[in-house]
Amino acid sequence: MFELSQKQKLEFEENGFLVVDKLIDEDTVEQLRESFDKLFRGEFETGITPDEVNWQEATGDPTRTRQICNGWKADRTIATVVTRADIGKAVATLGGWPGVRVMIDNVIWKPSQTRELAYHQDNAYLAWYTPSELLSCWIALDDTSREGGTLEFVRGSHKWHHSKPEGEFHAPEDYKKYMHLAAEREGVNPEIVHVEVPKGGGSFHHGWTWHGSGFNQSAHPRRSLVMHGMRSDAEYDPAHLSEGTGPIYSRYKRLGDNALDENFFPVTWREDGYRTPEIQKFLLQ
Ligand SMILES: O=C(O)CCC(=O)C(=O)O
Repeated sequence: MFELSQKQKLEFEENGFLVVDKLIDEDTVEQLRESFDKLFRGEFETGITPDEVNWQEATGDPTRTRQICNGWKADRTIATVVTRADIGKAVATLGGWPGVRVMIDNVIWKPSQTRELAYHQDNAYLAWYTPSELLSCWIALDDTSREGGTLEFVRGSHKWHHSKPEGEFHAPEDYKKYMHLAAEREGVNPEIVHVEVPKGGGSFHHGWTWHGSGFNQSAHPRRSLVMHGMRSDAEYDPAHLSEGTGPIYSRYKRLGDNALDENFFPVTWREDGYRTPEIQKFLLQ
């Protein structure tokens, strides 16, 4: 069980991120690594294809970082971690939210000698729901290092102006370009912090914090699982469904209302004790 301290909450508010040494145990790391192998081979345990499959063994560009979004729908080991109530509670607490839903997960695998992921602000892609806020828990499945292309944050950048989505996310020419332009507009010299943690550790970040990751120059893979949480009381915003990642996730919009259906955006923790009951049924099938 992960629990936040008061000091960690203050650190998060100040920096826009929080680095932690331990989120999951060694057995879970091993199980998740096996699930990563299966997902990128196209083996989907539940029969459901994840929402975004950007890399597969037979067809994926070997120079690129591999990514799948919403692996939890395909794989129950991934789902068990992504829907953990203690992680949901930590995300809600850091956001000052009444509760948390899973907005999306990221299954990320950056093998040795593979390419960067561009710096961005997550919230810039989320106008399709309101309040369009995200707060994320990034979990490392390998010991991480600067030379191994670990996640990087710009300290305090959650307080910068909000930028629009720009450029390529996968393998861009200059992965820091848009962050540097934003820093210039802000009139600050960005202070970059690399998340260097043992496997099983990780970080939390605010939806407006600038972050990205560099080339993996090490001899080792860098795998991570990310739970991106939205507020439990968020709803679709019908005026902006086609913006950012809306074209993918507005597919789950119901005909008659703007509610986010819990079957696709499950509530993993809420302050009144509620948790989407179908989660347990799904995990035990
Ligand atoms: O793991 C990475 O390199 C990038 C992750 C990311 O963009 C995120 O967690 O929001």
